[in-house]
Amino acid sequence: MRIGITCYPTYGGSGVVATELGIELAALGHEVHFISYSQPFRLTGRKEGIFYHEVPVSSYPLFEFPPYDLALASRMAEVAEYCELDLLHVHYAIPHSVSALLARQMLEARGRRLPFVTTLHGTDITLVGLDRGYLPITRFGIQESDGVTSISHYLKERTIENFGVTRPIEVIPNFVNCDVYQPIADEAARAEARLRFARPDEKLLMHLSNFRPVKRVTDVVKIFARVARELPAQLVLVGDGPERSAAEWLAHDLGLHTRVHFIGKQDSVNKLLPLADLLLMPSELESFGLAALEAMACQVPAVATNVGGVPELIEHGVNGVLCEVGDVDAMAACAVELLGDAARFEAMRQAARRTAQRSFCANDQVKKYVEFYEQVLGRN
Ligand code: GMT
Repeated sequence: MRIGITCYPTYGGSGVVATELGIELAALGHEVHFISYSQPFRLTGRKEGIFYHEVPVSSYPLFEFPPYDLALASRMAEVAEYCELDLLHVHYAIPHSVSALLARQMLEARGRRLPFVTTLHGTDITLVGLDRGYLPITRFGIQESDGVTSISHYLKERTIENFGVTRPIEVIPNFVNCDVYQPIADEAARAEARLRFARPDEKLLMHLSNFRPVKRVTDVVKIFARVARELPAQLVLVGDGPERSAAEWLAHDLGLHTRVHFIGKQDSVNKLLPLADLLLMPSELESFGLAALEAMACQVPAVATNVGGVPELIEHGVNGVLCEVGDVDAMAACAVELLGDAARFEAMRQAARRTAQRSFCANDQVKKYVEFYEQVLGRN
């Protein structure tokens, strides 16, 4: 198949999922064309069967807001025609589904069929799409899609509830490549790499996000402060975004700046995650929680919040920890208890990886996408 993929190419889970999906599809022999305003950040290096088409957005004095969605629609139609795409797959409903709808109509007028699949990821449904200014067009884009998928059951239910969408929504959970995200087998090599952040006797806690308010990054620092009172530990925060400065200030204010490391955006998080003992994900809301899944594949359990689609991934006390939003005391207490119980911790580490392998393995989920494309194309 020849598949066009559109996503937000910057730091964010939906862009990560779209990129990883494209890489997996290309590995299966499909031709994948990314269409976006910049190259997705995880799409590094030239890969067989993967092409990138930039969307140029011209600005004119008349345009206070350059119409990216129109430029995108135009480019989608153009790429689809020149590269003979079978279908488009857009990630995040706004504005991508509406641009795809326009591209489909443009090609229809030229006698060409271009169905499109929309994958719903999170705030497109739970936040931005609910804004009165965007709600009617978001609902229209979803309803008019040739196929709709959602990354969790929670998000599917929210979409039906919030938008009254009547077309079927297929749940295809997020996935991880367990060969790329895996524990470091060589314990000596792991110990050596870990020295970059922590002494051998110290526990290493990690956080990975786009530092948006919904991630509650200051809670990460607060949890760590409580843990660090009980045992020797270091905290590494991977990523960047609007809340970084508040979190940095808090770490300084609490006198923790020598033990809290903000290392910014990183290309190969699969090399960092296995160095951690625990991942902290105290988000206000997660429709899935991809960072937790990536950590779990590396045998790193997450201390997370019991929100949105997270319970579809984490079973409290089995493969991770779930607490209420904002309850930093409980999250810290659970982390300390777990880190102090070697047998329980080891069982949880194993269970975390097992969950990633059994229920969220890239091979299985990507197969579901391919079957879904076939269905949309009317081939089965
Ligand atoms: O909603 C966001 O904050 C951004 C969005 C994204 O595009 O990065 O994240 C959502 O999609 C991820 C990938 O499917 C999920 O793992 C995240 O849980 C989800 N975020 C939220 O629901 C807040």
